[in-house]
Amino acid sequence: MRVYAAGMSQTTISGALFRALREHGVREIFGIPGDFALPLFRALEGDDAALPLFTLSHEPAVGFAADAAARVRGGLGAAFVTYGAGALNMVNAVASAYAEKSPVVVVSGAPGVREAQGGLLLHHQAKTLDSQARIYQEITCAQCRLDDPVTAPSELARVLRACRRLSRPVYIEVPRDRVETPCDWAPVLPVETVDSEAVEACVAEVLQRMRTASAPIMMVGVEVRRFGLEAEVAELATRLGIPVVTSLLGRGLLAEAEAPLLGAYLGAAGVPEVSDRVEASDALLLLGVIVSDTNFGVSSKQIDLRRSIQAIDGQVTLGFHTYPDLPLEALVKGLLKKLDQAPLRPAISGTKATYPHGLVADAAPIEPIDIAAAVNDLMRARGRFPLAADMGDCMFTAMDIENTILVAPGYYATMGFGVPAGFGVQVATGARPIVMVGDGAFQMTGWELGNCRRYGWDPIVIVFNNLGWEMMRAFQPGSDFNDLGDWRFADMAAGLGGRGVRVSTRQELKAALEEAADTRGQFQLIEVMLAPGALSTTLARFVDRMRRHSAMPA
Ligand code: S1T
Ligand code: MG
Repeated sequence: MRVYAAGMSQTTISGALFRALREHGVREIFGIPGDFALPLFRALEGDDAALPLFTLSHEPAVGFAADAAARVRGGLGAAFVTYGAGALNMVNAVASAYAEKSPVVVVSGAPGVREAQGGLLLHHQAKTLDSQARIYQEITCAQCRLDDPVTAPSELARVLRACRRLSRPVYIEVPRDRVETPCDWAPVLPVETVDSEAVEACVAEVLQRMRTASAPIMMVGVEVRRFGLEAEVAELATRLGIPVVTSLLGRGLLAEAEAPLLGAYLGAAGVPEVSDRVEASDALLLLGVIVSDTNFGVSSKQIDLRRSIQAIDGQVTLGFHTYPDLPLEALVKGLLKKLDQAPLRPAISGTKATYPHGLVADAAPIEPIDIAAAVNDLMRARGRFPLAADMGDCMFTAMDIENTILVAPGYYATMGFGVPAGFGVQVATGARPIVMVGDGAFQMTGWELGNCRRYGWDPIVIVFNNLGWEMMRAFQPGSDFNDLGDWRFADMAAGLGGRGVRVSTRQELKAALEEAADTRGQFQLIEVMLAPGALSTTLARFVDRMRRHSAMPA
């Protein structure tokens, strides 16, 4: 127990911060300390009801792990770093979270208020002492500096509410000499109420469109999970009696729900039956979908967005007009209420997507689709695993895996996400994840696996080793600069505290995966040597399409 001498104050700035994080749904912290953040980390360790702290090796991984934890939990993630070298090292991960609407609270230590006034240049300072805060303004939706105990509680409340409401990262800077400054607890502010008449009007209009359309279809995207609406959306599809697809970034949504799910929409890169249904629809209901080139698989032109209904970013747009201040949740709940007594159409059934199964365990070389089949077989036999995928052909291969919880940088497309995201998934869900990662991406953050031993994490990590940046080679054939050579990743596993095995045939793959699943308590690294030039079906279609549509070399 701490005793606070200063008259009225109930806690300290750091105490208010930690409790506010908990009250806003943060359940753990990923971080790396530094001298500007030491007082903050010490206070965290000494806090009575401390959030667990997981330290990693390099700040990009801290950002990715916090992002993944936020994604799978549907709550806030937290990343604690030091000023300058720490926070600036995490910019790419936070930019990715911003783009993909993952609510990560970035907490950075900072020079003390007194030393900042000293006139000397301080270490870790880039241009000015504000440079870092200004850089973070660009990739977060709200910011504050907790330098004043009088305003700190309200500033915390404002910033954390924005994080929840907008589902984007926020930035909190804590000067190191203010960590123990007495202050009051921060309130939890209510999220604003919506205009019920606007909701009613919007619901009526959406239903009218759905009623008169001949081929309505629903596409669900990231916001559905970010705002915890999966069950509601599945029920809505049933009551509307329309089929559902996910976006690429929304892949993994509705994994646990009963919904007429056709698969993921990837435009020209996707399964033609799914693409045709979406592109031919005369009433496409986009719920929480970020409309982008990757989401829409190089063929956004194919869809006439004027005929769609888009609910995202707190507003609903139908054709040429928009209902502002109408969050997704209000629309979904409004629609459900209206359809409570009388569903619009009978529920659809029997439209489930099909995925490769029954890997032939022979001596043939391994192609990406074999990995999908092997994982599907494993999940049929032993139940689902949550997946974390990196950028690269592993992510496209994930599209051939049974619908299960998936975190992947499907829109911003940064490499390095997979391994640390697996940690976030394991911490947040308690379930053992399968991580799928290319050799190039593994070179970026694979080393983080060395942290598993301390925390008892035991992901199954499948490295897609094609000895290069294969996606780049597919786009730019004949390029030597995409060769990476043979790193023999499996040999490194033991030193990092895990178990590694290298496989080159389908029978070895099957055996390795089963053994990995049987062995708990240590990370299991399966280095899959891919047949030269082999691509997943999705990436092959994607490359083909890109070639035909752009100036890409053939
Ligand atoms: N740097 C970072 C941080 N993210 C990126 N997405 C890129 C560079 C560009 C890039 C890709 S895909 C790719 C690069 C370099 C190659 C990935 O190599 P690997 O992990 O081995 O996977 P695979 O061999 O399956 O391609 C994206 C498209 O922009
Ligand atoms: Mg590769």
